[in-house]
Formats: sequence, structure tokens, C-alpha cells
Amino acid sequence: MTGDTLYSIRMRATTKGRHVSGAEKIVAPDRIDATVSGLIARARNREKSPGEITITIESLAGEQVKFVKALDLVTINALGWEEGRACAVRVLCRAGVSEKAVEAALGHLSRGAAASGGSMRGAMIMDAQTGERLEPDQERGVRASRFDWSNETGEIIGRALGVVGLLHFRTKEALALATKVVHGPGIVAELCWSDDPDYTAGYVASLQTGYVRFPFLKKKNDGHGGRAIFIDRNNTKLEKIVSYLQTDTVLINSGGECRPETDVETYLAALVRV
Ligand code: WAQ
Ligand code: MG
Repeated sequence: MTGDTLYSIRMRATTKGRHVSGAEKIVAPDRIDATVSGLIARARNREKSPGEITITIESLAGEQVKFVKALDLVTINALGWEEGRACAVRVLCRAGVSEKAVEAALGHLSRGAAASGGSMRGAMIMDAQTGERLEPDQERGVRASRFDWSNETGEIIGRALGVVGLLHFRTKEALALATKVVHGPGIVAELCWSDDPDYTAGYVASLQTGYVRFPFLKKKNDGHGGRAIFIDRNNTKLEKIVSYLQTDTVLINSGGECRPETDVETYLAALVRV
């Protein structure tokens, strides 16, 4: 199917060129106005008066739409950021990322991954074996765009997340982003935590592990956060991966399972080895 009746809407808020917040949606024409107002409210809520708010509305006419099923979600009950990170390392290694690459990512994300030392607007792209950074612009990173829940699946997943106590809009949006990311060519896994000082949760995602949440991947009041996308360069060109992340249209039209909290040993033991 092509996206003839769909629009991509992107919001970006900055103050003096510094990234404040951003969001991605795909909607039918009759939902453009409400979506835009919602995104503007979000931008102003995060920082009372950001210097600039940019809204981009693009028709997806003629674009191929890829439909995928959402990743299954589980929360690991690691209490504290040090334990959370230690568990995240184990899950990433199971997904095929080397310990060296994970340590490199943790270092960049904790210090501020942008070349200037702050948070990036987009993600780092890292070699899953060597940990080498490959994104063309190390200040900005690569932004995943053009993905969303289909209307109906968005409602279904919202309810399923509610049942396991996950009502924050960030979880639903991060699950959508991670679902697009891990379905890309050459992508091994993703690691993320928010740059919002109040939001300590983060996740590891891959096709093999699903979306694995950790309530703490950083200390409260820490404003450093970001995303690392680990890739396998042996079979896929970097340009192809970047172009998938930025411009391919992905709609999630089927929900995954939202599982209750568990401990890391139980979770890893139940994972099918590949
Ligand atoms: N593409 C690539 N990177 C992005 C994108 C994007 N579309 N959006 C944000 N980032 C990067 C950027 O470096 C941000 O600074 C960083 O990620 C964090 O973004 O409860 O809220 O929007 O399960 O602050 C994860 C846990 C929350 C959710 C993630 O990210 C849960 C979050 P934020
Ligand atoms: Mg943020």
C-alpha cells in the first residue's frame, strides 16, 4: 500500500539552537489539526517558551508503507540505575552487541553524546562489534522519522500498557520508535534513556529480545540521555540504514504482548537462544 491518504507530522522545539523536544506522528488528513495542537502543547509544556517550535507536515502520497507488528514489552525489576545498566548490558550482549560496544555507548550517553557535550537531537549509530561511532553528524545524530501506531492499534496498545501500569506517553512513543528501528536493515539493537532529568526509565530493543524496559537507567535529575543504534556493517551499507531510519514509512498495525515485571534471570532464561 502507498500512503496516499496519510501525512507525516514532525515537531521540533529548540532554544538558542539547543534541542528541547521532538515528536513524530503519521495521521489521516482529518486528524492533522488536532495532532498539531497536541504537539505544540507538548513543546510548550516541556519548557514554558522554547525559542523556536518547528512543525513539518508532509504528504506521504506515493510513499510505500511498511506494516509491522509491535515488539513485545517486558519490564525488568532492577531497582537502581547501576543494576539497571548491568542488566541492560546482559540483554544487549544476548542481542548480539559486544560488551566493548555496549560500554562505549554507556560512556557516550552518560557524558552527553553530542560532539559539543550535550544531548543529541537524534541517535548515535554504532558498530555492534567495535563500538565505533558511524553517524555522519556527531552533533545532531540520526533521527528516526515517519513511524506511528495505526489508529486502532494505538488504542489497543494504550490499553495493554495501562494494564501493566505504563500510562506515560513516552513509553508508547518509545515502543513505536524502537519497533521501527529494529525492523530496519542491518540493525542489531537499540539502547535508550531519556534526556528528561525527571524520567529515569530506558530500554533495550531488538527483534530477538523485544522491548526490554528498565525503570532506572540513570540517576534522577540527570539531564544526559540519548539513543545508540547498534548495526552490523558486514551485510548492509550505512547509507541504506540511515535512509531507512529517516525516510521509510512504517505503520504499526498489530500490537505486541505487554508482560508484567520480571527479574533478569527469569527473563534471560526464557529467551529462545538463536
Ligand atoms: N530518532 C532518533 N533519536 C531520537 C529521536 C528520534 N526520533 N527522538 C529522540 N531521540 C534521541 C535524542 O538524542 C534524545 O535526546 C533522546 O533520544 C531521548 O529522547 O517508559 O523519552 O524523547 O519505556 O527524551 C525511554 C523509556 C524514554 C520509555 C525515551 O526519549 C519507557 C524518551 P526522549
Ligand atoms: Mg527528550
